[in-house]
Amino acid sequence: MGKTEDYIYSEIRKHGTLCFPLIDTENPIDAVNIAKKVEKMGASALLIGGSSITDQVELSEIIRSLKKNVNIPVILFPGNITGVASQADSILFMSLLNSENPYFITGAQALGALSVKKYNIEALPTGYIIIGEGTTAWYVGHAKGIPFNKPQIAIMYSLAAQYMGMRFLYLEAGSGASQNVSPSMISQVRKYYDGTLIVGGGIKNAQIASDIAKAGANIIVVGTMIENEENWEEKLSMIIKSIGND
Ligand code: 1GP
Repeated sequence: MGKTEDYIYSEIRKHGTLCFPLIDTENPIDAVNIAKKVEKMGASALLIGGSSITDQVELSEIIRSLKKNVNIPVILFPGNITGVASQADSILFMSLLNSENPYFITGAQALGALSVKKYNIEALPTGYIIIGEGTTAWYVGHAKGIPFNKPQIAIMYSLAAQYMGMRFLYLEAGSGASQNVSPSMISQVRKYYDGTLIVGGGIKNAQIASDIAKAGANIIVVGTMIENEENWEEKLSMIIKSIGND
C-alpha cells in the first residue's frame, strides 16, 4: 500500500469523514491561494481534475506550485487521459463502472497506465459510479446514470467494485449537480461496500455535508461551491467542522 493510501486511512481514523476540495486548475494563482486556505481549514488532500483539462504541461506546472505551497497530498481526479500529469502524489485510478462506452471503463485506463508508472504516481484503485443524469460527467462519460431513487442498483455496482478489488468507491452526482447523492442511498451502499467511500456532486453546505458524513461517507468532495460562492471560505470551514469527529 502506498503513502497516500496509508495517510488517508490514518486521517479517517483520526478525524472521521474527510473533505477533499476539488481545485479548479484554470487559474493557477487562484489554485495555490485556494490550496493554502483549504489546508489551513483542515482539508485532508486536494483533488485536481475535471472533464475539460487539455494541457498536461500546464497541469504539471500547477501541481508543482501546489506542492511547493502545501503539505497535504495532491491527488489527480482525471476525466480522461489528459488528466494524468507528473508531480502529483497519487491518482484516483478510476473505472466509470456504469458507462456504456468501454473507453471509460478500461480503454482510457490502459492508455494512461504507463504515464502513471513513468511519473511514479501512486494509483488508488477506484470504482466510479454516476448517479442521476444531465451533468457533464454523465454526458462525457456516456454513463447510464443510476436513478437517485434506486439504491439497489448502486449497491450492485458497489459490491461489484469491491469484488474486483477496488479499495475506493466514488458515488458521483456530477459537478454542480442540483441534487446530491441522498444520505439514504449512501447508507444503503455503506452496509455492503467495505472500502473507502467517496461522495461528491452538489455538496454546497454544512447540512448536506453532515448528512452525507453521517450516512457513512468517508470522504466528501466539494468543487463548485468553492468556485461560485463569495463566502466559500466560511462555508467550507463549516462543512469541514460538520463532518469530522474532532
Ligand atoms: C465533481 O464530485 C465533484 O466531480 C464535485 O462536485 O462541483 O458539485 O462540488 P461539485
